[in-house]
Amino acid sequence: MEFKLVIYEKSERIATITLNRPEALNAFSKEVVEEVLHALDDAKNDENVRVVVLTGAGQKAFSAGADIKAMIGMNALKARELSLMGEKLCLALENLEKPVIAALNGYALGGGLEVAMSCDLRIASENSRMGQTEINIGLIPGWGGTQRLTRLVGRGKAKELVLTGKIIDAKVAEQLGIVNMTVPADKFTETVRQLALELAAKAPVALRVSKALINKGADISLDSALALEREGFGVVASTEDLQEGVRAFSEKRKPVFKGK
Ligand code: DAK
Repeated sequence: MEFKLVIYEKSERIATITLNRPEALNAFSKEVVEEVLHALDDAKNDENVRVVVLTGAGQKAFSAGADIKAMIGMNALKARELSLMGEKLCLALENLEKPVIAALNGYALGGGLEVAMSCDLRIASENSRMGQTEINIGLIPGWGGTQRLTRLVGRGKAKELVLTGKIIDAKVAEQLGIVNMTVPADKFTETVRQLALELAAKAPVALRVSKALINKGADISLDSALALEREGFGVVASTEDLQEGVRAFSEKRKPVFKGK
């Protein structure tokens, strides 16, 4: 596939997907979603890729959400298609067997925030701003926002954000737990890179199993989740990477993990 609305780059074991529609604040059209899904599929299958970064082009936005202009005259079938498309994208990010960092370089609104919340970690530039703003155009979050936001911040704050549609600053988002860290704009790119490199150096199987356990465990009973963790522990304990980690520790050197 030729990428037109997304820039897809790979280096240092990091795959970077940049939403590239800055003139529309990187709003998600059907075509943008298709290209991101295609890039994610490549990142999934490339064993040299250890971590994925999702970000937006330009200085102003990560993404201002679903393409509002494409909603004019939307009928039930089109709405269903839009819903499926967003769900597919969010689940692809959430279920990717590699860590995904959302690098929020500006507005993350509506579907933009929902997509960011489907990633594993969120780093925000201090000039970025977030909100579930759908209510302002007579809509509700439809790509999992009512659920993923509630899981991140609790019911009270989720209701405040979804019902008012207000836009908050990155610092407030950090205090609420929506973003993991806020970074000055001039240090943003390098901080994202350093975090991605840090994750890329970890043991891939341990990363994959940790991510899956945290995702799945949140929605089931503690007993069942602990049983899953036990099984996951067994899988990770049987990897060559564990032996490498243990050896490296004794030899006082950095481990070199192979994902085996
Ligand atoms: N879609 C399309 N174009 C957008 C856009 C969007 N979401 N957001 C901004 N743009 C376009 C603007 O129209 C403008 O284009 P031109 O008019 O110049 O051609 C350009 O980007 C620059 O935007 P502004 O001129 O408005 O820039 P400002 O700095 O003045 O304002 C802003 C920035 C972010 C405050 C403002 O653009 C804004 O409020 N944008 C809308 C943000 C928003 O409400 N996003 C939520 C979208 S609703 C569904 C499931 C999910 C969804 C829908 C359905 N189903 C299950 C059916 C998801 C919905 C959403 O995400």
